[in-house]
Amino acid sequence: MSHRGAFIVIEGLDRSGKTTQTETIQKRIQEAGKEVVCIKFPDRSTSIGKMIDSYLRSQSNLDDHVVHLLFSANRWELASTILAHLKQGKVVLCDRYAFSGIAFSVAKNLPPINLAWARAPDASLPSPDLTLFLDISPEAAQSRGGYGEERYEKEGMQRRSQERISDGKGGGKGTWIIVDAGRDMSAVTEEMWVHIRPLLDGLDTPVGRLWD
Ligand code: NYM
Repeated sequence: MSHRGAFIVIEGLDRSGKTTQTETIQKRIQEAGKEVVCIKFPDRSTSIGKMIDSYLRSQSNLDDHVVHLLFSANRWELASTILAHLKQGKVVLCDRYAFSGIAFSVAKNLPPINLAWARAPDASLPSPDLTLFLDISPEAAQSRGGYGEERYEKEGMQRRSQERISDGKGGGKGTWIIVDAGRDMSAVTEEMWVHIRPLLDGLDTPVGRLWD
């Protein structure tokens, strides 16, 4: 039976080093002779992504429930693409996924969004085989040059989302690894690589579904 590729998600707060690590890991996977496709959520290039982008940049206002559903719909837009790449044996490396979706929505102050409600729209999406959560304190993240100008890039919101980001991890059969992202970049890369390398030859199990 031919092996499918592995679906690997990198999660973390803003400024946790996610995007830089995703780029470094992408190069390493290529150097190992494997095909890798990088995906980032939100994908701001689609029509739904453009609505999300405008909201995040405070150019439009949306009800918290609506924007939550848009983030999820943005993942659904790419679900079949992710499955197709995996079927072709490629590694799919994804910068943020449903765990960010839940964490940031549930972390909003008022009115509180119910966790079960927040998880529901992502149910049945492809489930990552491995999620690496880059763990960094909101203070350490902020000291890396401060947060940007977008919505949610405030210390309180980051702290509350940090507390909620593992709310989705109980779902799916994939592995959830917490990596201390407060260390220097290369130490973080090395630890991530230890978990990624065994997956590069592919898997012969079917792709799981959130939140089975
Ligand atoms: N975000 C991201 C959500 O609120 N829900 C989601 O489902 C996802 C994927 O978007 N502050 C938030 C987290 C970030 C913001 O992400 C923009 P990025 O990685 O900075 O483009």
